[in-house]
Amino acid sequence: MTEFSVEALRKGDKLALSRVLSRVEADDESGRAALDALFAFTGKAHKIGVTGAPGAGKSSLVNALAQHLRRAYADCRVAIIAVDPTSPFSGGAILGDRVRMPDLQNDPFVFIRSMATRGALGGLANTTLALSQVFDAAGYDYVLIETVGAGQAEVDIVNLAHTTIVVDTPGMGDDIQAIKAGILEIADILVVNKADLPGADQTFRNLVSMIEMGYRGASRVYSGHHRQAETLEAQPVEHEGWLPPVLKTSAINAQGIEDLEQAVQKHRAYLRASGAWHAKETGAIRQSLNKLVIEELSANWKKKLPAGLYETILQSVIKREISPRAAARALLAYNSE
Ligand SMILES: Nc1nc2c(ncn2[C@@H]2O[C@H](COP(=O)(O)OP(=O)(O)OP(=O)(O)O)[C@@H](O)[C@H]2O)c(=O)[nH]1
Ligand SMILES: [Mg+2]
Repeated sequence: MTEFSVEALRKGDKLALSRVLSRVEADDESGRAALDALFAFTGKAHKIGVTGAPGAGKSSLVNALAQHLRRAYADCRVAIIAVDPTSPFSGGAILGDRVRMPDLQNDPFVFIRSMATRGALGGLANTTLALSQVFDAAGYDYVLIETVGAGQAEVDIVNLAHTTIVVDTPGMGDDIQAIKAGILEIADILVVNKADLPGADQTFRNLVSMIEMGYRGASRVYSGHHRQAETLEAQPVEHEGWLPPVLKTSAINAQGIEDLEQAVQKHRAYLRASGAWHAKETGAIRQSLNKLVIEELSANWKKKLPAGLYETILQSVIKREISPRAAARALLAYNSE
């Protein structure tokens, strides 16, 4: 088969897991073969996104949540993916994560993976998805994904999670910024971390009222919306029936973590009961299937295209001799031969 052993991976061999993760991140032949072979074993892990502003305490919270899960459920396996956005804010975040997670590093049922690059898979979200699939197949029950909530790439990552935890902190204007970034809309659970600092109650109250307002607005928008089964577009998952709870935590003091874990489990139960879990899964698979079909088509087409033709036609469009649509038709004509 491939140069790695599915059995070793599924038995919890960390070295085997580590090797597969590297191959998959590099998106080389063996990485692709591994993903193909492992796919049948995926679909069980609970993917939990943790996002928020730089320094909000995401790593600390992920650390505390992972420790809590390990204590609460003796047999559970927890994977952590720390996505470094390579932003100037969080330089050194990866080293920081290592330093702050010593207990987890020695736990045989915990695996921490930092992603320092955008990867070969065409974007952080694709790489994150592929790595979570490996963890899922390797029997990890929870995949915690830490990402800075700063841009589209991060929103894409969050979309692949079943449960999204948005981390806010006390301080004037933070909540306003959260709205601006559209980050409240993606939250399944809101956390005011650093609740040991002054102003936590104020931030908490602001978030509660904003969530309530937003939720009523969202219900109005979503009501009467029907899905079309045959569309190729990814389907939005409706939030109807779930009011995101707002919780206070102090990650460095391990306070509020049990309530957070309970909220995560509640959200999972809600996803299962409402069919949203299945809908998310279907949407994700539909999206990746579409992407692969388009990639394959485009690669085949490029192979058949005579050298230089693309540039020639492009120049004709630039000179307004033909329209972009006519140009596309002319280029695609080479696909049928
Ligand atoms: N007072 C207080 N400080 C905290 C708490 N949680 C985290 N911190 C501190 O906040 C700083 C940032 O924590 P991190 O966990 O690295 O935050 P982060 O969101 O992962 O940061 P980046 O990954 O760099 O965006 C550290 O100095 C933590 O010790 C908390 O609950 N209370
Ligand atoms: Mg961090």
